[in-house]
Amino acid sequence: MSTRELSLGHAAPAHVETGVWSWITTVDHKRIGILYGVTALAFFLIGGIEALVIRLQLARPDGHVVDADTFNALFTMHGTTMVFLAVMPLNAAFFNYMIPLLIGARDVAFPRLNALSYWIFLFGGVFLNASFLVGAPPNGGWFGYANLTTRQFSPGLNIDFWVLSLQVLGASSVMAGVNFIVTILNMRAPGMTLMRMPLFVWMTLVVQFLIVLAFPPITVGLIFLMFDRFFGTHFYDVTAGGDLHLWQHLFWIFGHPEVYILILPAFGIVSEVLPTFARKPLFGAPVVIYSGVLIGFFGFGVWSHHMFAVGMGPIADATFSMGTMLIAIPTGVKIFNWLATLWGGAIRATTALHYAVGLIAAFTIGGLSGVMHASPPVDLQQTDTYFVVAHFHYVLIGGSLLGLFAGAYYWWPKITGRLLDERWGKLQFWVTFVAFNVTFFPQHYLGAIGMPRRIYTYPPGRWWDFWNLVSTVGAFGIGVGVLLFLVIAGRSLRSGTRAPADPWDGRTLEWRTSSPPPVHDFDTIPPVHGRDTFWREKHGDSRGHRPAPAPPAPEPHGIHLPPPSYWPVVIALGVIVAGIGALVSLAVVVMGAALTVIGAWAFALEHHGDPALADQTGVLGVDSRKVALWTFLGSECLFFGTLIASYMAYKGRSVVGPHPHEILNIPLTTISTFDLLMSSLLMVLALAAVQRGDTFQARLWIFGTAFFGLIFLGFQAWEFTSFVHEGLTLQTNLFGSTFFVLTGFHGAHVTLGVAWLLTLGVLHLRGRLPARDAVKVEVAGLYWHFVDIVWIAIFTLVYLVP
Ligand code: HAS
Ligand code: CU
Repeated sequence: MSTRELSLGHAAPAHVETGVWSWITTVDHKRIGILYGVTALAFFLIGGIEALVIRLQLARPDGHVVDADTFNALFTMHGTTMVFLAVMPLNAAFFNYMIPLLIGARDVAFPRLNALSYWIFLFGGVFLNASFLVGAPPNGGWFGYANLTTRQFSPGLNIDFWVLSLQVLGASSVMAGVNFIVTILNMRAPGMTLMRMPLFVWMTLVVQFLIVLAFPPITVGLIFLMFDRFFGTHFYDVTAGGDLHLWQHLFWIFGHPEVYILILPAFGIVSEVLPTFARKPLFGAPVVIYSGVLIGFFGFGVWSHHMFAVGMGPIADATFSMGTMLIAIPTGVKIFNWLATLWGGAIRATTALHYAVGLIAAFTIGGLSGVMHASPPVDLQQTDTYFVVAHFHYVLIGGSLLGLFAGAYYWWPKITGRLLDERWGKLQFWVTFVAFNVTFFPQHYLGAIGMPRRIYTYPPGRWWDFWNLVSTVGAFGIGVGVLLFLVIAGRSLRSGTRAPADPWDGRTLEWRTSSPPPVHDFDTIPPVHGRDTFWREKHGDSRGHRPAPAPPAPEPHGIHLPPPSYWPVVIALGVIVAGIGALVSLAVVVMGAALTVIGAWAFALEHHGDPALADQTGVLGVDSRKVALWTFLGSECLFFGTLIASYMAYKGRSVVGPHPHEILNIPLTTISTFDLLMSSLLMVLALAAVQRGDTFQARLWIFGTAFFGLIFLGFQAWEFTSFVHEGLTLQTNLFGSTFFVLTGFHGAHVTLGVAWLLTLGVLHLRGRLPARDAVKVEVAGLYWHFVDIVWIAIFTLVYLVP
């Protein structure tokens, strides 16, 4: 297959496929955005129904709607669903649809990878919910505290479903994260400097960095839990010397950045909506950008405010408390900038603006209660009560969800080409907003008078009855609000007024193309004159100067759009078959893994040799594949960093032998380390040879590198077997668990590197790796060097440090 080429001047290609197959194989960011949106909405409804059952059960004292076990499953699935299957993918829907349009690009950097992210997300979500069908829904809470979630205390498949699907969903998020970082950094239209990027693009960029860096720690935590459950390791086993804080740290190092992953897109949307409907530029836009970046930075340093009750000691408590309070500053900066944007503006009170202003009000309440439990003594009163439940619903519904609604009303005409009814929309806003406050405001009070969270029922006579009933009534009101939105949306799709390209007199590039946009987004890549570039083009800058109309940028090769592909679906299917296999039998795991590998191979080679893809240099002046690899390596650093840190933390805690000094063979490992270092040298030679087109040497060094990699793996296999003979396995003690998992995952990376090199070698043998494709070797080389450097760290810290 070669890339489809559109001739210039055609607003749309002659024929756009619309059948089901075209959606399954689509790689168009707009369609993938819609798929994310529709899927997330479906999960949102499921999560909402779970919430309503929870509220029904709690409406009266001594409730009998569900039993305690079901209640545990309901709040677990509600939380997990809302975070991972509703809010995150609803955000992703907007990233996908809007980011390329906002930066003046024709798609994301890697469209097929984008499709893969979606399908893995979909199957992961279905897999998680399939647990209901087999009667084993997860029931350990959305933060799944180990050791309560280990096999000993949670037998059955419930937690298995949770552990597996969270890893799958994490993989999807990280892939999308890398894709969007590269897209935003490298695919911007000429003239779209970083500081000219719309706020939604900026907040998306920060979120993707948070995703790429925060998911590895929880992935490691989940891997440990999976090994404990499936292979009898001791990561969360107190009797073997394990530390129960480990899971909490790994979870919350992810968990706190995650709350900003959930909120920052909403902040981005509000920062687009307010200026549009106040007809004023965003007040202090650079400050809003910097404060978003600061929130991202601080977000990584405050996780232990979720752990004040575990007894970390006064110094840790004080440090995390101050860090947490500091976060209120950049967040407050945003609130005041938004207010200043509205101040003196020519305000049009559209539904989208209602939602944006609603967010400012509701989120501020949620933020302030957050600052209250930033103080450890205060938190000890509030933790595990409904006060915390009130806090996080004010930030998540009052923040994320209201922001998403603002975005939905704002961008709906662009996406569907039809307007939403504004009068019904405002009614929908007021129903939702009032009902939300009725539901959650009383929960502050319930928490303050001592109602704990996660209790399935309560006795009468504690002053809890009335406000619980109020809260339940409010929850059904939110349900009505959501249904109303579905009705309004359905009516618009069927018979809504047609939307013009620019219905709101918009400020950013998406309004410069038709509603909905053509497949290729823009006929010519739009000129960028500054921040709010489209506004300047229409109305001139602050002094009324209008930029001279730029001549349309020449399109040297016509417009290339990647063709559809079914390999993303195949790979995602393979992943999920492997997941099912983990619950059923090893044979199924192998089948799933085989499907994934075949799919990945076909995927990698699908467009091989397409000249349009040989050069993917973007505005950074660097090939997108290189930017992607660097970003991915950032994520890998956190992954290995967490593994190594856990090894170090558990060092010397094993209650039985053998211990490291009795068993580690330093001379042998020095040789294998030397071998791996030499392989890096060969890799350098391989790249140079491919670049200068030296066929013989290129093959020699590519296969040579792979061979040295295999030798390293041979050493590792030998080492592992000799340890087993000396009585050290995964299950022996903490040292065995941490050692084998750390070095084993490194070995898996080497294996992947060898497979990658062999693929390149075979391509070269077939004469399909010319010098102009040298970047492929370069990217593989970067990965190879990285894996070697990680080994040096492991060798030093595990083998050499006594
Ligand atoms: Fe939070 C628990 C602290 C923001 C979500 N949070 C949660 C949980 C979730 C969540 C889901 O320190 C529960 C997890 C679980 O299942 O256990 N949170 C904060 C702080 C902020 C914050 C300080 N949270 C969020 C956002 C979320 C979110 C955003 C999702 C979208 N949160 C906590 C703490 C806990 C917690 C503890 C643990 C509680 C426990 O015991 O379990 C900040 O980012 C909020 C900043 C925003 C503002 C409002 C605007 C600022 C203005 C400036 C002036 C204000 C000042 C403060 C100077 C502060 C207007 C003055 C202070 C006064 C009190 C008046
Ligand atoms: Cu937090």
